[in-house]
Amino acid sequence: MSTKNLVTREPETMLELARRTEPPLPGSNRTHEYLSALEQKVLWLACWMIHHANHERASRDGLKVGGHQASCASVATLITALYFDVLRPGDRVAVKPHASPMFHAIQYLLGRQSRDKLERFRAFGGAQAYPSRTKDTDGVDFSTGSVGLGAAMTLFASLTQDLLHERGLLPEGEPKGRMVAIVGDAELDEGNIFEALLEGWKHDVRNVWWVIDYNRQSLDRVVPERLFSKIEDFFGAVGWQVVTLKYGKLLEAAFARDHGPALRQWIDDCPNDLYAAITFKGGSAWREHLTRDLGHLAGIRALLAEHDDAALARLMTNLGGHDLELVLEAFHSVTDDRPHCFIAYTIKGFGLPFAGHKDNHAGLMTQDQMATFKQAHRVPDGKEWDRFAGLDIDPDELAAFCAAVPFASRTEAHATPPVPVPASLPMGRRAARAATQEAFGRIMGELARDGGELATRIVTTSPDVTVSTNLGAWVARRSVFNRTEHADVFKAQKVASSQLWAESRRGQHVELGIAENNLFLMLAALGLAGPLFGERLLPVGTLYDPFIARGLDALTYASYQDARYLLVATPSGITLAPEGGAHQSVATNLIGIGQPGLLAYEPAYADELAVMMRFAFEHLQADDGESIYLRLSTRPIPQPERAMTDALADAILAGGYWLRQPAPGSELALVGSGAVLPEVLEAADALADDLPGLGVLVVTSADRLHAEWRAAQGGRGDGAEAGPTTLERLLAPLAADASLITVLDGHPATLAWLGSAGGRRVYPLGVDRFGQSGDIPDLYREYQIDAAAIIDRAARACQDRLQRP
Ligand SMILES: Cc1ncc(C[n+]2csc(CCOP(=O)(O)OP(=O)(O)O)c2C)c(N)n1
Ligand SMILES: [Mg+2]
Repeated sequence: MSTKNLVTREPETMLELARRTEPPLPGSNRTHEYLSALEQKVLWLACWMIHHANHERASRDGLKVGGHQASCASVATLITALYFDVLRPGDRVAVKPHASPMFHAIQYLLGRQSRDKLERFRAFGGAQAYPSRTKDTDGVDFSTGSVGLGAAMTLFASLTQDLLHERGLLPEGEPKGRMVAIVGDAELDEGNIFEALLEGWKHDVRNVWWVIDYNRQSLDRVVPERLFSKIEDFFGAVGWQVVTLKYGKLLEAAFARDHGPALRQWIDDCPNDLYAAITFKGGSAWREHLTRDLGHLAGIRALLAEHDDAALARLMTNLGGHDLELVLEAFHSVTDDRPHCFIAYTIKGFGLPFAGHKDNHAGLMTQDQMATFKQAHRVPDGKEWDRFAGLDIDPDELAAFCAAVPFASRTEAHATPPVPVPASLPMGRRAARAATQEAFGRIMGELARDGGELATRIVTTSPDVTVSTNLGAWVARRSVFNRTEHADVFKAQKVASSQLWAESRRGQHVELGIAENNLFLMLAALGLAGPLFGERLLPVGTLYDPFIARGLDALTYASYQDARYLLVATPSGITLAPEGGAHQSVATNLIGIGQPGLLAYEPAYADELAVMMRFAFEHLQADDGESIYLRLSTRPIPQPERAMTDALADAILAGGYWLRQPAPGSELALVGSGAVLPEVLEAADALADDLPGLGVLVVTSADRLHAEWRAAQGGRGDGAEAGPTTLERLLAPLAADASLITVLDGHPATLAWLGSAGGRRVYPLGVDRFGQSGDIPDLYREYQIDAAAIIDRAARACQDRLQRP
């Protein structure tokens, strides 16, 4: 249901609600006054920004623009306290997605955001709907949007900071930054939160603050009260300090009066939905309920008599998360680096006409409501974007205050210069037969042994598949990261093991439990070490290819914020034969093509992999680079005897090369990718008599070929000069109407589009059903990627050609 304009209420009541600034409490200094004023202004600007986007800007497409005024309002006090007082320059923040306008308003007040961007909130080129590292220009530390990920990301960023610190890469003597998340309470329904908390506990995570905007509302509803006590317990169980800000100082003062404890009990017992509904209804509803339930108590009768409806509403909604002084006290009383969870009770839509209404998530103030709101905030017409209009404090004073807040002196971190990458990577012993996964392990082992500066910047990580993805040799030399040193107990006990597993403060491998979300968040944090902490790391993550899907949203999240990492996914496909369908990936190649910011390669041979890995370490660091995804296999296959030339390396990186050059004008060609090359070559041999000069094209990156082809089309559409693409050049020797048989152990659509590049017919072979246990011959036959299937398609292609007009 669209909740746009769903609620109206009496303007007078609204005015009372909107006028929230309490007179400065005795003993409070000017800071409190400034912060109160700024809190109001931030809320005004955020609500106006959303209103402007929806009501003042002309719509060309009839779409509702949206924005979340209620979600902004509940976090006003917390976010003001943080940015204008508590945060230090080295702190990094993930702001809950729906408070994006609050973040942008704050940056505007701090002089880090332009008015133009605010006026174009949610419009092309304007401030983004949800804070975005890459699209916003006002210093977003962590993108948010997919709930749960931003919070968890801060935890992995803190681990990254620890890792840099232990390795002496951060300036001595400077305090570590706090990784702060401003979190919506419903975000804690996401399982990835708890996966992250467990991982954080294992790693003794420090310097993380999660500030939970506990408005007890999600998108659809008011959430039940019992849930959060469990969540609170969980934080405690994993070593977090939980600070609950339930009641503000007004309410605490009321509780201290005669029969005050009965009032506290009444609110404590009040179901969340009832509290929210009465909040929405306002002062008279509070009076009615309290009179009915507690009117027999003289102290309560006196309290009701002393408060008019507006004052009563203010009192009864005086929750901890809206009490600036309390919030500041709570933040400033943290003196250690333990992870802290602040559970701040708030009201969704606080100070807005739909405060507490269960449908307020997407609620927008109407024109009339905005007019009243504007009046309450004393913003003159035409001064809506003014930084300090309508406040009781001299604008110059406020500007000076803003300029002096600690956070304002922050400068963005810039990564140190690129880490040099050698011209080739050491491959170790060459074998006549090799699997790409095994080759990966060998290259990493060689890097660990003598990888120079490059190796010192590599950090590997894996969700409990370090050994089975062949990172063992790397870990044996570079050890597992742990702030507490730990020898390999099996070694100390002289128990034979091929895996050496020492844990060290300078370790270069982060061992994670089996949670792929955590892997991708760890990669995201390591991959942002440069922009976040000013020191570059080159993260390498390994996992089984099918389980990319398990962490796919976190992978997307990592790429969305342009974190750079090398993802090595292995084993892949039905080639994993006996392991069966649960472990056999089918659609990951399509993820490789479809995922922005991630360049996918699938090597067939070990020497291709070495070229790709070398390139990856360079490309991760390039300004216009991307992350790299390598899809590997455990199948040992005969290796071509060849020297790696520059031309071959270039072709491998560009997306493909002819393993067997086609005769000019060939009417058919075989195209293969990855572990199926032996079948392709077997079929080519079998067809050689009938089709002399039959070419075999190895596609090393369908993703790269596709991207280049698409880009070239765009370029040509713009009238720009563009030469033939790699794919067009590769296919040029073939007849214009040649047929292509494409084969891979993955989804056939990966290569099925190849014909479009030059109007050639494609016969795509690949896997589009779930796999099962078997051996490679059985499975390749069953799924039609064996030599016989290739030969069959070749014969069909030849027949089809004969029948063409
Ligand atoms: C992974 C994911 N699923 C669903 C959504 C859609 N969604 C946006 S906000 C929201 C509820 C948020 O509630 P809460 O975190 O409590 O935020 P607040 O109450 O402060 O708005 C949902 C389900 C989303 N953004 N991300
Ligand atoms: Mg909520």
